[in-house]
Amino acid sequence: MGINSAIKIKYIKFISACVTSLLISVSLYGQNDVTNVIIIISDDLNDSVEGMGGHAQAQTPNIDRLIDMGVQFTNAHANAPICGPSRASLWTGMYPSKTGYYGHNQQQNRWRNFPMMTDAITIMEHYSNNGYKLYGSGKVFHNGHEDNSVFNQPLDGGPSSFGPFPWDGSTMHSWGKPLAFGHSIMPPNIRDSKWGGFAPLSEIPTVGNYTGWMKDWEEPWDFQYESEMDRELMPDEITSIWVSEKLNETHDDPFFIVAGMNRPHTPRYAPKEFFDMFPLETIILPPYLANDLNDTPSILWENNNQSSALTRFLEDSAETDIGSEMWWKKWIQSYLACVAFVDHQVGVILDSLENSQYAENTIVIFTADHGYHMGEKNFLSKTTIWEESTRIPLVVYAPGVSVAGEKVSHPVSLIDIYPTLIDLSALPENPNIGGNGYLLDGYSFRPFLENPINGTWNGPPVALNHLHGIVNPANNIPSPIAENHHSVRSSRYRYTLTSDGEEEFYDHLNDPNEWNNLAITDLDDATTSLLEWHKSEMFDLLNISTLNINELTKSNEFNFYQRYLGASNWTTQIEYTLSKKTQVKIEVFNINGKKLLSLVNESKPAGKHEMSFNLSKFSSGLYFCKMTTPTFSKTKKMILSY
Ligand SMILES: [Ca+2]
Ligand SMILES: [Ca+2]
Repeated sequence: MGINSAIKIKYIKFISACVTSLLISVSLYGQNDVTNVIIIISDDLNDSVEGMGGHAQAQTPNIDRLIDMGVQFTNAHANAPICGPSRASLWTGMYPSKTGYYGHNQQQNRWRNFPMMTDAITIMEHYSNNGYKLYGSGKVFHNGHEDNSVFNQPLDGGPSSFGPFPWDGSTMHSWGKPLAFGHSIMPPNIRDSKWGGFAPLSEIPTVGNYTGWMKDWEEPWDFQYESEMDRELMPDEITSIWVSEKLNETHDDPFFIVAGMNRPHTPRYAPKEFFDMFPLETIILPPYLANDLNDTPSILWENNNQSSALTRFLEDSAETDIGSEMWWKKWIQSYLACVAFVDHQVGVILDSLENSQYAENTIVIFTADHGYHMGEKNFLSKTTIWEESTRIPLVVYAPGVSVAGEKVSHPVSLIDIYPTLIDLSALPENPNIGGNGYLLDGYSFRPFLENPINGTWNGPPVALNHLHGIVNPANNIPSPIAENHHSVRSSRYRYTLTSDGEEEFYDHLNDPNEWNNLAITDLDDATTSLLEWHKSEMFDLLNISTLNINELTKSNEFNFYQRYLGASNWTTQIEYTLSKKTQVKIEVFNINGKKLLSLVNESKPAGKHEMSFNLSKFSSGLYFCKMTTPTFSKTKKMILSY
């Protein structure tokens, strides 16, 4: 008899002995017994999951099944909106702001090359060190940057591949794999992009004289497709079937399985049946506000070549037979199809689990590495610090611990998964003890599993998100906190501070699409205090007392003078010089950070400017004057003494 059968019998006996005190028995079972773990992680999956309020037409009945079994977190976030840094942070349990691995060109760096992560004990290794058998399949780390040595079993499940791809039948990379092409049915400019394609597998591509799909994970390279019923399996299908086989085996040791789904990451090719679930004529476009970016810090988008992806896509597809709006609908359809495809794989795994001997003692987590824009703010991508990029599905089924079918609205993030699993599996708390000594940054959200509505935890009241800034760090060199953008999401608000000192503040109760940036408006005292509270929570999590934005900009673009004209003259004068025409904002704050005056907020021509303003209504004391442009921010002290 395997260890798990023994646990099951023990559990049944225990329950029958304590029928009248079910709550106590449930909690004891969770604390005392060995549990297996399955983590299913999807790639680039936003909140388009049933019940999350993302795309209204999402169909995810199997994820919904898991929600019925466990607890759904409706305010869960990724810590970095791009694969490599997000997954490195998740598996090592350390924030990007601690390791310095944020993204940008760092996405190309091997995460193990960052000093803090070289010998960090990953969650897989921690389980392995404590007697668990590890299994992994599909995309677990960032493709090509895996550290598969963390598995004590070869990754013999599904490949970590985004294929199948279109191919010309012959061209190979120097490293021995076929070269992927774009799909021939796409609009002209997208046709050449191997990542830009989306279509059902039944749309067999033609490149040059070659017609057929290519799989880039094993020879022969041709991906056989005769019909929906007669074709090879895609990587995610191989993974879900492989996990099912693992669940059908008898294990002598507890197991830890990661099932990494490659979809809905691009290119979005999937079996036709999933496209057919979403007829084009029924597709609803996402909420969209033209010029939504106008009130946002320009540093968040002006250097991001994805920031006009929607407008470029619509232009590129305008001349096609069906027109641009229908192409946008096809884009949405492909995303929903790939989400449904991933959901189907979740169903395959859940079916096997329910029919296995491990149904009662296996923790199941479903999540994603970050979200994705579907056209909002003109992005058709990830790598932003807004809700569409940071928000992720997170469902946790912990037998004997989680309350079935409940929702948690308290903010949590991927950083909390490692400490939560340590808590649920009763593993030693600090995996890096005896090693590099670094503490994990997250907190166990077990209290929310046990009490979704009124649970309280030791973690923060906000979830911390990062976005890489515009400075390209050298290879494998940690990027400093001040050169990146940071954001916190509370139950109701999102506060963001950019590397050049610009701010955003969104009220999700009244503005769920983050259309109206309150930080650039005149705030009442209560809202100002709220903004400042979010900022201080952010600084706590960044582990800094103050972020010296003013030291960041070594620009000679400005000369900023200020004169006090004496006790008899209550006029203050500011002079500044602009090297080019730009937007300028000048504001006055008191020592508590409350904004008292907004002096200028308009585009100014190049050249020298001076302005005077009267502070007679303010009492003597210390004030601050802040000047901001899209690329510059500086704050000066002003002492008023009358
Ligand atoms: Ca991803
Ligand atoms: Ca806006």
